[in-house]
Amino acid sequence: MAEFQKLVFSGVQPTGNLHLGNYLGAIRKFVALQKDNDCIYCVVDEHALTAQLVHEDLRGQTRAIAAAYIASGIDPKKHIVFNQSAVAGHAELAWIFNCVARIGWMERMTQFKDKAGGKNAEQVSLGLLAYPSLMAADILLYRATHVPVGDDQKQHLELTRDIAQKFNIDFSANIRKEGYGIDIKVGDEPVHAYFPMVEPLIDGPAPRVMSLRDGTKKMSKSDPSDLSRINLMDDAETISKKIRKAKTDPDGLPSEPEGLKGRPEADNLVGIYAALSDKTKADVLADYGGQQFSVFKPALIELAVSVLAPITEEMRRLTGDTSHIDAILRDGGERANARAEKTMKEVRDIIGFLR
Ligand code: AQP
Repeated sequence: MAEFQKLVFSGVQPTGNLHLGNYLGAIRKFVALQKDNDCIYCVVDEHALTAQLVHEDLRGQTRAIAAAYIASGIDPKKHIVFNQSAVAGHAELAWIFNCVARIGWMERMTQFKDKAGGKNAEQVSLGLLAYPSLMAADILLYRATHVPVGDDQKQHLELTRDIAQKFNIDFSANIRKEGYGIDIKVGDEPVHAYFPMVEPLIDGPAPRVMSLRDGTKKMSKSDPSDLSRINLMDDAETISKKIRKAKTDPDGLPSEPEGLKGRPEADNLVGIYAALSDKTKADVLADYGGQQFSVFKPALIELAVSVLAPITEEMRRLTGDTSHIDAILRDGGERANARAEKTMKEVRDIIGFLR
């Protein structure tokens, strides 16, 4: 059996307020993975239109995400950093996947239900429903095999696998006839596949960073309360204020992770500490178990500032020179496009479009 060549792909939407959840759930993993892998990291600007069509400064937000990637340590020369709209194949493949996927698959997505919840169908864009189809296209356009994301994206990646599998099955005769695809195993089943079954990479002590105001809600760019999240552009004083004000319960820290069950706010702060210090929650509790939050919070503030301040400073420097960031994105876009065009030519052949 053959295997698809390992390739890492992921992206972040330029929708403002890049926060600690985006950093720990996604960007930090991007940095770690670049050491041993071929990686493509995208600023998914077309996704930014799904929830809100008109943006005051989409270009500025796009540059800010690219700056966050680079300031966090991604090397845009060795790997590819680009914005999605620079490569037409994303939208073209998404259209094909809209025809592969079923409406019911999209309607079952919890993120769609959360974002569309409470609105009537006249108020919700068709793009929001089809978001996972564009996400599948982003990944499969490069036939990527591994996708580092936060836990909130797990269901979308399962859908990406469903779309890949349905495409492979529906077009199996044409994939063979055109001489594309490889023989892989899906479970125990041998399959002749054009698209790989992507593997989500969702591990670590903080796969879903929660709001600082409510430990049952994920930290999110769109939360109206700025106190709910630590933004990557926050200064040390603001980070300190937000952690001091973070909701907790009256008990001190337990000595074992088991003791965090049913205490979402405590669990979240310990998870953030663990992720920022590259430790497990058990390690953190070995140091702080039995202590009050009045001791733990200042330690967390010191740690968060020491990790984030250099990134914030570098992001400010990079966003101050737009021509430099734009040149990086242009170069990345050209290299991404060359790879994407190869896939799109083959996909057009498989489907039977006349060229
Ligand atoms: N709270 C989180 N914890 C861990 N990972 C997270 N991610 C987002 N929030 C958390 C991960 O960040 C990556 C980029 O996310 P995105 O901006 O493309 O989309 P999102 O998941 O919709 O992010 P937000 O902050 O929640 O934005 P809004 O409020 O606009 O919906 C993804 O890998 C995501 O898992």
